[in-house]
Amino acid sequence: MKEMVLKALYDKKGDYISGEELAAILGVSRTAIWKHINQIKLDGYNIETAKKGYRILEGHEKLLPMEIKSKLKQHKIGERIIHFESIDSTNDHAKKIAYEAKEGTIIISEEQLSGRGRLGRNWSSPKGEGIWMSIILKPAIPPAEASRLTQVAAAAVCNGIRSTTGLDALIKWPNDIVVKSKKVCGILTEMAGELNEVSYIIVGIGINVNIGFFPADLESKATSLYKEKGKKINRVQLISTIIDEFTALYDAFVVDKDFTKTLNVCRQHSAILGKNIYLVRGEDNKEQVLALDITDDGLLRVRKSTGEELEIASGEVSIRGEGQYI
Ligand code: BTX
Repeated sequence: MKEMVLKALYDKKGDYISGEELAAILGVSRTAIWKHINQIKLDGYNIETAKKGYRILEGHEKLLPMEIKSKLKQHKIGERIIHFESIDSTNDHAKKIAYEAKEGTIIISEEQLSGRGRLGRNWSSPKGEGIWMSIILKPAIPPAEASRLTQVAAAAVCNGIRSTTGLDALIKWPNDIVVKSKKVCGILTEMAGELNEVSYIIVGIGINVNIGFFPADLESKATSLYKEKGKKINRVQLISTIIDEFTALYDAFVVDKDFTKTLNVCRQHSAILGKNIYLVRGEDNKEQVLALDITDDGLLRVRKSTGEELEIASGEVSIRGEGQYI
C-alpha cells in the first residue's frame, strides 16, 4: 500500500493530491493514507503537506527507489530496486537473493561497511556520497563471456557520467572509470553457474559521486565527480541515466548478440589505448607494453618491447600508467 501511495504522488509530478482523492483511488480511509504518508516521510522522501493535500518534492539526498524508477525510460532493469541505509556489501546481498530474484533487480545502499573490490581488496563506500549498487542478471550467454558485462557496465557508466556531468570520463580497461587520470568508479562482476550455463551474474558498480575527502592511501589515485566538477552531482539523475544506458548496451549484447556498441564506447573513450602502460602481475612482476586495441572479444591487445603482440584477458593483470594511476 505504501508503494501505491508513493506511486500516486509521483503520478502527480509535483502537484498536490488531496487525502480524500488518495483514499478514494486506493480504497482506504484518510487516516490510513495519513499513516502511510508519515511512513513514507520516515523513509526519507520529501513530502509537503498543505491544505490542498500532499505533494512530493525532490531535493533530499537519498537514492530512493520510486524516484529513480520515475526517471527510468525502461522497466526491465530497475523494475525492482531494493534500497538500504547501510549494508556490508551490495554484491553480497545480491548473491543471497540472486536465485529467487528477477533479472534486473538492483540493490543500492547509502553506505557499505565491507565494500569489495577485485581479489578481496577493499572498496571505500562512505554514506550518502556515492552510488554503491549491484545489478542481478540472468543472461543466456556462455560463462566465458561473463566478463564482457564488466565492459558493458564500464561503457554505461562512462556514457552516463559524460552526459550527466560533462566531465571527460575515460575507461581504464577492464573495470575502472577515471577522470583526469584518477579513479572515480570501479566495477566488480561475479558469476555463479555450471560449465555451460550462467545461473546469475552480479555486476557491482561503485561510483565516487559527492565524496569531498579521501583517506591518505587513496588520495593519489582516487577522485570524485564532485571534486572534478566543483559542484555536487544529483545522484538520482546520474544513476537513472546509467541504468538506462546499461539496459540499451546489455540488450544489444545479450538479445541482439551485438557487442560492438559496447566495444565502440570502450575504444572511443579508452584511457589507455595508444599509451605505454605497465602490466602488473603480483608484487615484482611489472612489464611495460604499448596498449594497441581492444579486440572484438573484449581482450586487450598489447605490444611488448620485443615486438611480440599479446592478447590479455581481464582478471589476468592490473594496469598502471607511467608515474601515476593511469
Ligand atoms: P579493484 O580491485 O579494481 O580496486 C580496489 C582498489 O581500489 C583498492 O585496493 C583501493 O586501492 C582502491 N579503492 C578503494 N576504494 C576506492 C574508491 N572509493 N575510489 C577509488 N579507489 C578505491 C574495483 O576493484 C571494483 C569495486 C567495486 C565496488 C562495488 S560498490 C557496489 C558493489 N558492492 C561491492 O562490495 N563491490 C561493488
